[in-house]
Amino acid sequence: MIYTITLNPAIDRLLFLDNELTKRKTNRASKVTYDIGGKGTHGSYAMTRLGIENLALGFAGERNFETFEQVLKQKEITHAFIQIPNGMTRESIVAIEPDNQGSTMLTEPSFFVREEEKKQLLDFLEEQLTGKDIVLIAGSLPENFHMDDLKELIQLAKIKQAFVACDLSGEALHQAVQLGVDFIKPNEFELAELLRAEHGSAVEALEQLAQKITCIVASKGEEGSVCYYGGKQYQVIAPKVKEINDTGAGDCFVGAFLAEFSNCRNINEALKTGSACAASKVQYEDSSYFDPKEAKQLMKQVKIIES
Ligand code: TA6
Repeated sequence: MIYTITLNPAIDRLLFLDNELTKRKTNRASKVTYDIGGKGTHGSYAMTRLGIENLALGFAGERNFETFEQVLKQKEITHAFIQIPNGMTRESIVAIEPDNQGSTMLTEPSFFVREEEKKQLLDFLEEQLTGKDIVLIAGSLPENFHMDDLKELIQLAKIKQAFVACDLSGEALHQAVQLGVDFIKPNEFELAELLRAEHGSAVEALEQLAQKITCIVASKGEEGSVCYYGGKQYQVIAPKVKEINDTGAGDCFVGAFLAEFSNCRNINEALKTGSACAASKVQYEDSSYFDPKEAKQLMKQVKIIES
């Protein structure tokens, strides 16, 4: 089983603007749609689309839980979110400019997580997790969920000998690296920062980091990504596609990569699947949809240079 944990999910409200986003001006939208938000839920969506059984976990606000659950149902995501009493799941507003000029995201503050709900999540994992499972912890942390709480969550997953994947940033990413997990997806700036925290030359620093993390995928946006796994480096060149909205592309990559990796443990196939699904995703206007059949074709265009 793959469990995705979204500690701070969102409901994405996508505003399709008539013109380029301009400050100090009324920016009018001609269309508004909603999508699931939060990086772990996007991972679950990708796994579901690829037919890989998974369960979306995390916290969600009680006050708009029905709306949140409606979007999950539309995306056919199986979930067991823990409701935060009197909490609201935040909205991420994604302003999308016409003619592929890009998108801008504004995200609301999160709900406040009490100790009771933190314990509920840990108890569930204590009960359910096995060494055959993959756990993806992805996205930002909500208010009152501290580094110690993240440490306890990661340590529990490690004790259960699950494969622990973390799509985290900032201090949370550093915490995951310090604890040693199986998968991280820093962007190239975050990777450079992680390497600076190691000692010696760039190669030595990478070797030290690779000793703590089984699989590192450094995303380079539309250029693709570079992966360090099993003592080898894999340069992944993404297919060239027409970008409509890149929101959620990284999350789609992670979900599709883990879906394939859980199936075959073949790094080449997993990287190709992640890259092709992300390439399919950016061609669509919402923040999660991609076409698995189209991705299958796009896989033929993914180039991987092993060294
Ligand atoms: O990566 C896309 C996305 O998951 C959006 O759906 C939006 O909800 C945002 O990122 C949430 O990111 P955060 O890092 O705050 O969890």
